[in-house]
Amino acid sequence: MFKKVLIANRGEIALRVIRACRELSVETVAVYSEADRESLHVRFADDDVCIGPAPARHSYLRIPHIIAAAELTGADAIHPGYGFLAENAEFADTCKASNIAFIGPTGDQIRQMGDKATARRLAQEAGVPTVPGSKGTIDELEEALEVAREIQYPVIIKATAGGGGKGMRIARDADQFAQVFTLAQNEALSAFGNGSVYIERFLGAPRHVEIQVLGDSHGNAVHLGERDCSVQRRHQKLIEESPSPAVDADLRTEMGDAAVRLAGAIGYVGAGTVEFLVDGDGHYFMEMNTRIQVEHPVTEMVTSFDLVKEQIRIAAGEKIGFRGDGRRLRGHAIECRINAEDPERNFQPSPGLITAFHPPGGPGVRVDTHVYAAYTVPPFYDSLIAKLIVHGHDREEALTRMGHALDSFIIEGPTTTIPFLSRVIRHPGFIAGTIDTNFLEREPDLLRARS
Ligand code: MV4
Repeated sequence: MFKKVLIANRGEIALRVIRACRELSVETVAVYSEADRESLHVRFADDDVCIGPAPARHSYLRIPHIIAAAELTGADAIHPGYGFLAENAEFADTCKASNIAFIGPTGDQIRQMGDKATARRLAQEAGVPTVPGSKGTIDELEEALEVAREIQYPVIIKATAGGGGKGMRIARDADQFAQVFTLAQNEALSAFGNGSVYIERFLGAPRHVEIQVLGDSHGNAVHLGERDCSVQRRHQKLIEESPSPAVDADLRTEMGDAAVRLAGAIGYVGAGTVEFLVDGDGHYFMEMNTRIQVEHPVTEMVTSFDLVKEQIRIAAGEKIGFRGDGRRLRGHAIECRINAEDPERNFQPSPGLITAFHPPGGPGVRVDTHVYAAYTVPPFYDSLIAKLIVHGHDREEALTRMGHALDSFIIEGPTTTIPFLSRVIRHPGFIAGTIDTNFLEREPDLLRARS
């Protein structure tokens, strides 16, 4: 096991990683920007290093400073959390070259899944279903028109260097296609420095269902069931749950086995997530994320595994000591992401001083947060200030618990998304578990108070 882990991140996930290290008796190092000097991750870590001045937006991306901080403090591993450098292949390679373990997959595995057309091809080769589409990337308009005609409109043109909703364009018919295709290529080139695109049939009303996988350095791979993340706004997830109301035991086995085949095919090491679109009876590979995700706690609640501890053990060379076949999910878990944002003002960030803070508690209630009364939410970062996760015997109990937990969660100062989330979880469509990824666009009234 490692002696000392540096956490190359901030906010709630930095605290989450510190907690896992404590349980493993591993020392911790925090790095921080000047804007985060008063943050709890700095206070809770055994050691800390300032890696950047205010305004600090990019401090957590400074690879040389982070490597230097690890060397200075004697850290033998780095946990990247999510966001920032978590899916940066160069950073993973640099850690390795510096004799520091990167707690995550290899640089090559990050690269393979980061190139979305390559990921799609690897999924197909592993027998994972994909949406009908082009074989690889397509450069020529003539060829692209031919593929679009074959797979039938509407089609979606995706940048191979994109992902997470970035670099996508929909073409409704052949008349639009040439213009949209060229636009997609140009946008991809300017946004990612790589103009390559691929084409898929566009599914209009899918659910987003993702499988949690773990792979170790001894060739083992397992899955831990699914998370349903269909409640999204502009590719930001707002609510996640496990199990998915749209997945039965047979579909879970199919999707889980498919995800494990993909992980196995690339010798995947660490925690990963294989994202699917579920449409009617079909499920189709979308992307693989090579990091721990924001919504990992819902999987922890229904499996009782500590995913961050598993990540650290795997990076230290330990074997996965269990069969995670997803058949033993216990009860139901739901997570709400609480942001310092104003839903009535287009989710505009609302940073600033927190004047009162009282989190909910009781059986089956978990709050992952880095904020506290008298803390000032800086304006430089993501506006996630807390994750509220509840667990119940069944979905109904979890929903009831979530409702009361949201309504008793006191955060004063910044405007938060709590009242909005409270309306969403009480919406008949959400309660019925029948919504798709277009849900919030269809329900603009949810954005306003007293709807
Ligand atoms: C799609 C799609 C429909 N058809 N691909 C969005 C994020 C990126 N990972 C891929 N995305 C989509 N890919 C095909 N062939 C619809 C989306 C999509 C979406 C997917 C999941 C959750 C929310 C979404 C919102 C808009 C579009």
